[in-house]
Amino acid sequence: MPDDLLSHLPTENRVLLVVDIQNDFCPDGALAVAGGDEVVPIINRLSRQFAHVILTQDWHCANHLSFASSHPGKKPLEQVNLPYGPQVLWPDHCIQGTAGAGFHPDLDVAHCELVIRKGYHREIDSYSAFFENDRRTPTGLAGYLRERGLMRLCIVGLATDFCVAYSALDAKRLGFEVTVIEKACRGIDVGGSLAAAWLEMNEAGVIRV
Ligand code: VGL
Ligand code: ZN
Repeated sequence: MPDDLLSHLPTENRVLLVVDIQNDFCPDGALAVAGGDEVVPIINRLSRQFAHVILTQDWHCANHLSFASSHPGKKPLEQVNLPYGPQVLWPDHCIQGTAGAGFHPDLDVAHCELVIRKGYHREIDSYSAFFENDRRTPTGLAGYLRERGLMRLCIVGLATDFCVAYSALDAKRLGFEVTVIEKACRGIDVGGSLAAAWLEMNEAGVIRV
């Protein structure tokens, strides 16, 4: 990552938010994102340019409502309506305490200062690092960042069109400056979701590098 891509951001109050670099989202994982493991060395290199690194970790209970297995007759990637709105159904993934929920073994996380776990309430999914999928129930991350004066976020990780995009859009809505570093992200892309996510992020003023 050449430094000039990030030169509009002062270094001190800049945070690298690393989204869901977990075994289940990497090849052979339960919800593998194509090329998911390719971003690990890129993120390791990038993270050395940041004084502040925060990780998110998808962290579901075993019978989570976002799992197709919790809806008799439904298959992964079908959609259902839950009280908070439409929800894509997924294979069982990132179950608390399992190897699949662990971070990729090569992710260099030693200087990470905070891990935000999300999706641990059975009844509601949580793509964003800031809010659960009702877009109202906070994870506490915004308060943490504001209290520490960390208002500039660079977001990387998996998956571009779900957890990365939701996090970026919520962060913009909350008044943070947001940059998504495309080559350090990979998408799932169901039904055009990747292009739609980039369109929405562009319209919201998320910086794409
Ligand atoms: C994610 C689907 C379900 C993600 C998490 O990290 O983008 N996607 N759970
Ligand atoms: Zn999940």
